[in-house]
Amino acid sequence: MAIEKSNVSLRGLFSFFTTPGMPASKKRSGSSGGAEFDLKNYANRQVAAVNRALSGYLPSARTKPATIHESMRYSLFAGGKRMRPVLCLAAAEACGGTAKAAMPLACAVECIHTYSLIHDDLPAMDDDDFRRGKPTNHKKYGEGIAVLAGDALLTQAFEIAAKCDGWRRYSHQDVILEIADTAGSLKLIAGQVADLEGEGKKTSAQQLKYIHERKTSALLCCSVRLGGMSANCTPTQLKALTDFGYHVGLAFQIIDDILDVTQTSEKLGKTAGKDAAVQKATYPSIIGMDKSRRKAKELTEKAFGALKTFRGKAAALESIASYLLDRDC
Ligand code: GRG
Repeated sequence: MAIEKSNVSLRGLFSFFTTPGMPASKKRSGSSGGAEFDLKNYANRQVAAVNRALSGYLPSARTKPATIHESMRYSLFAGGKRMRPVLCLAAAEACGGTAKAAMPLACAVECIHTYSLIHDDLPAMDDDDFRRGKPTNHKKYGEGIAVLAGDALLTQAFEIAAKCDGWRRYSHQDVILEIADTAGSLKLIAGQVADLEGEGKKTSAQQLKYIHERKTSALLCCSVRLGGMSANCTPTQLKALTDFGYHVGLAFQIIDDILDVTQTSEKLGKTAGKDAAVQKATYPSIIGMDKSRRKAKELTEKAFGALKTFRGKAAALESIASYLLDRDC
């Protein structure tokens, strides 16, 4: 599919992992023992593999009813960074697992993520016109189809997970519950509800943290946990991944809030300045820009700390966390 490939490469491959200022190999002290890690090469390889796998899991765009499959693929292959699936694969690797065993779960989390973006962009939610550098799903296909495309992607995630071969230490029930818990009314949905109900009201730093933990950190945390589970990780490793995902997730959202102020819509692939325009509470608006940057750095340091237990095997996770802190889109 020529369109899918070209859109993915535009943001997914070139923008994210080859951003100017990010050297191909970056040294950070931590679990990798200071060894150089070629993130650019690693990410390009993993993103390409994730895209191939995702395309294989989804019905073709011509499968009837074609509109829904075309619309699911439109958003899924619009050029997302694929951060969650790449984190899932990297977590599996840190636990001595394989990309083959982790890939279905990596694809499942990307389906959940894309569903949440489609629904979040709807007029009843954030009402956004652009996402991943293209018109949002409802702008292209109408609200009805966009709602259904989101529903179908959410369902697709569970189908992919249910079809997996299975793992020695974790049952299908463990994995399905992990995904359901994250996508359900206590996490992703809870974050969105708090976000909706907070509109136009004064939000405290504590409430904002509650929203970030659920809207953003939960799915990142789930991504690395699923990667670990696919590798039959030990309880200690699972705890370390949970800690890592939680802190990277919070740091990611703070940087996202900063970029909303400092970057252009073109660079971000979505409407920049939206948070201020709708007076949304963000870390920069509550604690200021400098403190927000410091907070994101602090959280990333905590994430690095969680990786110590992997003794040099978590170079990819460490490098991604480091990149996410320094990213400019
Ligand atoms: C269930 C409707 C619904 C919402 C749940 C996840 C969520 C809450 C809403 C999605 C919108 C949003 C702003 C989420 C916060 C996390 C975040 C910054 C997402 C953007 O992730 P990127 O930058 O996006 O990884 P790409 O497009 O690169 O995949």
